[in-house]
This record gives sequence, C-alpha cells and structure tokens, in this order.
Amino acid sequence: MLELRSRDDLQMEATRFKKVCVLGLGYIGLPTASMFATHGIEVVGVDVNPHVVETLNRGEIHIEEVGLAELVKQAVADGKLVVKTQPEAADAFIIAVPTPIKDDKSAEMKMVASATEMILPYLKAGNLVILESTSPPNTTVGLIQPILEKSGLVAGEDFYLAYSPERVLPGKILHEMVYNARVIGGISAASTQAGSELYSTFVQGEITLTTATTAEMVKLMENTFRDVNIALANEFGLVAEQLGVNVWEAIELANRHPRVNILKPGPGVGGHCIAVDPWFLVEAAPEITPLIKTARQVNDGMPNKVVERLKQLLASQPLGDKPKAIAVLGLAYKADVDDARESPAMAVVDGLLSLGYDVRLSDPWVKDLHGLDLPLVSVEEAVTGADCVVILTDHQTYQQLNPVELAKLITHRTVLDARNSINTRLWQESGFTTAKLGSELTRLNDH
Ligand code: SAJ
Repeated sequence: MLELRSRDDLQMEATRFKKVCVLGLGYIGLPTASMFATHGIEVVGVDVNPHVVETLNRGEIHIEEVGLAELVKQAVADGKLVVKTQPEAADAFIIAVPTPIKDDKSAEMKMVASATEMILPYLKAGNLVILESTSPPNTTVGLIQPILEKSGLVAGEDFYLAYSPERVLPGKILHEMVYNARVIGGISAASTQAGSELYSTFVQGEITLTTATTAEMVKLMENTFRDVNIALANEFGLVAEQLGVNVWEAIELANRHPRVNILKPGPGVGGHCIAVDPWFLVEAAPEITPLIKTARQVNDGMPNKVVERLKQLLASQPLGDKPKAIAVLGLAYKADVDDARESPAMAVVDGLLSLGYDVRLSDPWVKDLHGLDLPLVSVEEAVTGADCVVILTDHQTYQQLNPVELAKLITHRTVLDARNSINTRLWQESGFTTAKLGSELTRLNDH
C-alpha cells in the first residue's frame, strides 16, 4: 500500500474533477455515472447502443437494479447526467465496459481497447482516466497506457491513469457502491491520489491506495476466492450424495467451527464475474494455476449434475406416452435478481431440452430469456400436469411455495431442490417425493 488518507481529509479538498465522462452504461457504469451526477459532478454517460442512450435520456432505465430507476431519473431531471453515443472533453474519464471471456477462455479486451480509443481525441493535460472493468493483470499499464499515449501526452506526467475495480453485488449495487471499501491503483502516486480524490465525492467506505497492477490482481483474487470456495462446497455436496449424507446439515455443523465458513452448493456459478474472472488469472499464469482452473471446471460441471439427478428421479416414475414434463422454477443466476444471462439454470434447461423433456419455465424476476424461445409462465401453470418440479434459483418467494396447492396440480409429486430452498418435510407431508442437491442419491425421500 502506498498510503492511506482519511475520508475527511479528502472530502475537505474540493475536487478538480468537475466533469466526468463514463464510458459503458451497464450494471456498473450506469450506477457509477448516476452516483457522480447526484453528488455535484457534471456527467456525460456514453454508450455505443443508441437504444440505451434514448432510454436513459428519457430518464428511464434499461436494466433492473434496486433504487437505480429513481437515481437515474433524478440525475437526468437535474440536467447532471446527459447520455450520448460519443464522449466529449471532460476532466476525468471512467471506462466501465464489459470484459467477457472468449471460447478459448482468454479475455475479450476489444471493448476496453475501443472505449480507450474513443477517449483519445478528447484527452487533455491534467485529465484523469480510470479503468473500472475487471481486467487481466497489467491491462492498465500494458493496454490502456500505450493507447492514450498516442495523444503525445505522457501517462503519470501529463495525465493521471489508474485502475479502480468495482466490488458491488448485483441487487445491492447502490448501497455497496457508497459503503464498500474501494481500492485505487494508479500508475504513479499522483494518479492514485487523483483517483482517490474523484471517488471520495461519493464513496464512504475506506479508500485504499496501491499500484494499478496490484489493484487489478486484487479484483481477480476476490472473485477467484469466491469461485474456489463455491467449488469446494459443490464438491462436498457431490461427496455427501455418494455417502448418503445431507451436505446442508454437514455444512451447518462445520460452520460452527470458529474458523470455517463453507459456502453453499448449488447448480453452478453464474453471472458475468465469478464464472469469468478466475480465467484471467489462469490466462496470466497457466502453468501454476491448476487449483483455480479445476474450481472453474467443477462449477461449470454442476448443471450437468442437476440434469443427471433429474433423469434419475424421472426414471423411477412409470413411463407415459408423452415426454416427461419438468417445471423449472428459477432461471436467474442467483436469488432475487432479474439476470438470466450466464445462469447455470439456463445450462440445466439446455440439457433438459436436448434430452427431449417438456420443459416449462417460471421465474418471478426474469423478463428476458435472451434468445431461448420458450414462454415464461406462472408457477401454477408450470406445475400443472408436470412430472417433476426443480428449483434452480433461491428466490425468496420460493420459500412460500405451497406444496398442498401444487400437489393438486402436478401429475407426479416429485421435487428436486437444487438450492436448499424448500421445507422438505412440508413437501413430503403433501405427498411429494423430495430430493435435494447435495443430499443422498439412493433413497428418494430426504429427511
Ligand atoms: N453461489 C453459490 N453458492 C454460494 C454463493 C454464490 O452457488 O454460496 C452462486 C450464485 O448462485 C451465483 C454465483 O455463485 O450463481 C455468483 O453469485 P455471487 O452472489 O457470489 O456473486 P455476483 O457474481 O453476483 O457478484 C460478485 C461479487 N464478488 C464477491 O462476492 C467476491 C461482487 O462483490 C463483485 O462486485 C461482482 O462479483 C463483480 O462484479 O465482480
């Protein structure tokens, strides 16, 4: 760490950065832009998608996140947030565009590169450029800096350059953006300080200062830590199934140890971060990252385990003349969010469709299935005439599912709970054969 300055010290200084241009208005860029705009900064938001630009300039939003609609509406109504397809001159530029992985598991950096190129014509002496997108180690120094220096200006001398990763949890973005600790890594001490000055306009969590490459590594380590720990929980679940143990009970008991905190098994790891970011470390050092790679493979293998478990459950039912019908409850990648992209539930659905099952889909949050041509129906519609229910996302509403009512609608009373969401005993009392991921395979009723 280079140094640590108190928030009060920083807030007392008026920021030099009165106008900020935020490139990329997705789940991170839009909340960031709106946060600056509602904290006295003039913000130009930039997105290459004209539909996004039109929607935002009307004061509406194109993504769902708690509290975001109100914040954007206020920022636009106050004239503090203006959205365009091209950047313009500003005091600071923030890059918050996606960094997905390619099929070969290497990082797709073309959006970061093109956003940086877009800044180039507007870059002036004294500007600050910050990369927020999760990126492979060395991106700030190795990719961003050379592009920006095509301007003739020298990074660290004529303009400031830093990396500052977002750490916010979808579903809690606005709260965490303000209150989470924030890491800022500059390519020079002055760059780090400039970044700290800018973010302290709204960040109330601790701001820690370091180098750009360390900050890049910090971000990747955080998400890799979570991925490896989820993989461990998933592997415990598989072992428990084989041994006839209920992993949920075992985890609950193990977590009473003062230094143990096992995460939850489930149908896999989704979202755009945890299932992606560990690959950036593997790409950076393939020879020495077998653990990280294996964890990714364990988590990616989980949807298939769910499909196998469903096949096993359905095989115990009498054969009918129609394909077996499965009511899939929960398509979002995690509880109480609307995002079904990169969701393990969608991988389970693909697996079930390829086996010829009649798959019915229900999710109280998800509105867009991104190309999957199946209707989204209510829980009751999905369950009516079905042979099995599977719960793939732990949405809070599923804890209130009424098995007595569902038992009247379903053909075969079978449920697989992949998230430990339901009260097994209650469902069994309603005549359901219950199975839980991470719990014994052989007997069909869990206790
Ligand atoms: N999951 C499990 N078991 C668990 C926890 C999660 O199977 O015990 C699954 C979830 O169901 C989901 C996936 O993992 O499919 C990821 O969910 P998540 O809540 O762990 O994380 P994200 O992807 O929503 O957000 C993460 C966060 N990173 C960490 O917690 C280290 C967030 O702070 C980051 O800002 C975000 O990634 C990001 O953008 O990088």
